[in-house]
Amino acid sequence: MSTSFLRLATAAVVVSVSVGRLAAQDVSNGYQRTTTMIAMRDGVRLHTVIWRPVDQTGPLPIILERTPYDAEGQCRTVIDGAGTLAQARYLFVCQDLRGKYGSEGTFSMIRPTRNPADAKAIDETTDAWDAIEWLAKNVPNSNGRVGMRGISYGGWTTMMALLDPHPALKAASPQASPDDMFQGDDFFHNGAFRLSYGFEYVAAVDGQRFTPFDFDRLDTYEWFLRLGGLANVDARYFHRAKPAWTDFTSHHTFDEYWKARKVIRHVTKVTVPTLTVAGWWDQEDFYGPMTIYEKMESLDTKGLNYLVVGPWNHGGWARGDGAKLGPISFGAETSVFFRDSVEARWFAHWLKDEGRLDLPEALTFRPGSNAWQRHAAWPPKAGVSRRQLYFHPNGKLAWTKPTGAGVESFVSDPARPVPYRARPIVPLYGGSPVSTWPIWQVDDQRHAHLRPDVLTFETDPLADDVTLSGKIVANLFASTTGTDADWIVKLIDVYPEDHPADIRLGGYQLMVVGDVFRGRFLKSYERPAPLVPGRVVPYRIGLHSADYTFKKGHKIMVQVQSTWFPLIDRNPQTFVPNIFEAKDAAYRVATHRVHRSAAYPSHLDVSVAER
Ligand code: PG9
Repeated sequence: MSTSFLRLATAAVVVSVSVGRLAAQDVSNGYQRTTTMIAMRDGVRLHTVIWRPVDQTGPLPIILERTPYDAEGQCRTVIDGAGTLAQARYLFVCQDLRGKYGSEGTFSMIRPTRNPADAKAIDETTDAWDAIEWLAKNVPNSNGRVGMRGISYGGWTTMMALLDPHPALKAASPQASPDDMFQGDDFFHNGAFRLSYGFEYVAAVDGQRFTPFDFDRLDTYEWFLRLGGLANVDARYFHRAKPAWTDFTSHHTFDEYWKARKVIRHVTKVTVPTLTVAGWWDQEDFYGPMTIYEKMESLDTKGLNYLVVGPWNHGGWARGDGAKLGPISFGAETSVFFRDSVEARWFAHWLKDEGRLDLPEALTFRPGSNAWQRHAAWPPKAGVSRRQLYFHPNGKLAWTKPTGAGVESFVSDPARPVPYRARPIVPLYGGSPVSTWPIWQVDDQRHAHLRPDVLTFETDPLADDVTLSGKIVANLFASTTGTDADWIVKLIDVYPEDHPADIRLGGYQLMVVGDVFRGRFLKSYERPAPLVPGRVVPYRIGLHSADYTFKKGHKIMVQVQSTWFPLIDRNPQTFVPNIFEAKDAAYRVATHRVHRSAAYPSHLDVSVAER
């Protein structure tokens, strides 16, 4: 037993004496810290931090987070935060993953699930099990119940624990957990590579400690454009020393590498109460939590699976008051509400038998009308009807189907890609000025509006509120003169020019949902194929889901474009076997056509709430 653990045990019993002996940094906000190394089944030891209330009287449950971001700092944000969880008193435990910070072993980015036939294999599921086994048996004065929570990577490690949950694991809250890195979360969306995030995240995280990339210019749009072909990343910067990047370059289709990492493929049961949390404007992992919730719901025979979605960016529910995101106001402190009235109650109910759980199946905050909604199912099954918003001539968007012929075209030039936000696009991490990456999804889309390579369709000002509640799918009928193409569709709320509540929002174009699809994967994510130049094909692009009210007087807009740089890498527009190896000559100008005719009626398929 480590000396730090002994100190913990003593501290729990004779608080005043122990506190007197502890170093100043070991006591904070009414908690005292100790650390230990917990041995996993293969002997690798993981650095684990334990914070215990100095005034603990009786047994308390444990809340565990397993993280690649430094267990020390991670636990401090919880116990020092204003959140009610810390005030409510738990034994907070944070553990560094293998190969990170104080832990032994080797880090593996989104370590794949182990081969069940190999009794000696380890993965994040076995590490979570081993950690909980140790904690349940060795941490004095615990009530034997463990909860797990975490955001994003920490949400994913929580999900991995749920694949084979230790019996002491009594409640879990995977928050913004990725599910599928190829189809919808951090690294690729529908096969298109998330260049700026993939590059910057791997540079910073794929190593023992967080080391942000040192850009030599403020505007990463220009930096990535000058980078040229993606082979230059290893040649000039990573030198094959970033295993995750090397993997991206060789796993550019939805192969076993990605499938082994797709969480919901491995979820077979729901035995632990699970609270999935997501943010409508999560810039990293929105697909994940929604997909995880849906799969778990299909297996939930005991009513243990719950969903909360609010007007947040990535992890926004855990910080600040949640009354605003960027310039958009919600008229309520949504993050405070979540922390106090949802999360704290959730854990108190399952881990301390306190309080009644007053949670519906799915609780969503509906921006626009700015109110929490209680749903019996998500997406809602009752009180909604599927409707279609069609593209029309002269940039019109309407609920009626087009008649006759009609097509829009634009030239897409990979040498001049559409920036995904107004330049300069500053680095995601580190340096100065402070990154605004976390709020890019609420940027004003007027920076792209009226560009010659962005198509726009919009309704007349709405005569009444229109609420979309449920899934949104873009159906494009499109062709290209090239042999590969990306299609990006954004659904936008256009504020009226006269917006007295905040005159700076007059005419604001707020993206409600948006996503990209890489044409080579039209038929299969496993076997990409060239597009036939000039052939019109239907694309069904999932835009996830929304619970959103377009207010009376606002307009609904759709923008269609083919580049979104450097959020998404440039598609050469000429089919090449592997875009990570594309030569400069492969990047060619192409003309894209989006049809809006009776035969090819491009449209958005939405779920309109009846009241
Ligand atoms: N979005 C981050 C991430 C999670 C899992 C893998 C890679 C990246 C995060 O915020 O943790």
